Amino acid sequence: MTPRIDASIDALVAGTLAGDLRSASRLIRLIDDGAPAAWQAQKRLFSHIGKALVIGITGPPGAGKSTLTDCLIARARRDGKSVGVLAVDPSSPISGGAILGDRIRMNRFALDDAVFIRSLASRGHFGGITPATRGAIRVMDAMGKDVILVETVGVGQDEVDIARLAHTTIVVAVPGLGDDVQAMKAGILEVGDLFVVNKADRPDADETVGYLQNVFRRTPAGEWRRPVLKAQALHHKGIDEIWQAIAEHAVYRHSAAPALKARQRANCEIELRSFLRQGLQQALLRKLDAEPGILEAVADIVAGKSDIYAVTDEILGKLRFGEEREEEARAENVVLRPG
Ligand SMILES: Nc1nc2c(ncn2[C@@H]2O[C@H](COP(=O)(O)OP(=O)(O)OP(=O)(O)O)[C@@H](O)[C@H]2O)c(=O)[nH]1
Ligand SMILES: [Mg+2]
Repeated sequence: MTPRIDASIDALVAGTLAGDLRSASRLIRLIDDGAPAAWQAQKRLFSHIGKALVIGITGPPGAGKSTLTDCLIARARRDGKSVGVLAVDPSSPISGGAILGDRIRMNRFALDDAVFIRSLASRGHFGGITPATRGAIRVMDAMGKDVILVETVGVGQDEVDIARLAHTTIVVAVPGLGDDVQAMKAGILEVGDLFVVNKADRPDADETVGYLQNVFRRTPAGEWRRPVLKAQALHHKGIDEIWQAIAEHAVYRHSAAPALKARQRANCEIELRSFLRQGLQQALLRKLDAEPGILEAVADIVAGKSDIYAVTDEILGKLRFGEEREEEARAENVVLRPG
């Protein structure tokens, strides 16, 4: 690494630790781009994190996640807490329409230095919402934000990922026992630590609350019984109750140490493996890109002098990869051999 890049990483790290918005924004963008400098910066930040409370907010499109997030920012500010907000959009790029709408909605905090709002496209360089999102959460943590709110639409794998990142995951539902709540049964019910039936100004809210409460009725003693709360985020109603439930969940988390440790270990293993896979992939691809014999090999194959399978094995062999492939083939042979 050149001294110049090194110095600018130092500046990014120092700026982020000092809570500087521009440094933090730049770093989050570098992380999202998968820049090598971002890795170095994160490495230096790692010993400074772990103080923030991370709250995930997920649920179907249009359920009121952003409106609720806005209310929770205000609630946290009332307690004098600084807040980081990450809006993770699973589909659109960074300047996507939905996120812009969210930004405008949260505009009332634009002049509040203690509130830092960023959006991330979830499909970054490495796919999946986790690596860049976790990186951005850590940046906000390193900035000294007390509370970090992460909003993501609950579709597919995303809500599972967000539950892995957050200390407390809020699932936002809306009244009506239609397909939404039925579909929620599949994955989202397990990931939620607390459920909010938003838009309770609409009919059927109590019915939906009852339905969800029934799902959690048989929670064994000593385990966390997921609260189901009504809210009207648009009218700032029910927010104190949600804030209170978040505090109660924090108490539970601290008491449920063994279960928590197991969850931590599982999450850590997933992240470590994904980092290692990523690093290995990059290292091997760099090796392959630097492989000099490829054009020659192509000429030989086209001229009929060698076959593409042999050449592939030969090049992979040079990259110290061939043996495993042969092993694999041998194993397959055993299976395929007749009789
Ligand atoms: N009636 C009613 N409408 C609400 C309430 N909370 C939010 N809304 C409205 O619901 C619509 C969607 O709200 P958002 O906060 O953007 O929902 P979201 O879940 O963030 O939406 P996506 O990010 O697009 O998935 C907006 O028009 C809100 O004004 C509520 O308590 N009652
Ligand atoms: Mg939203």
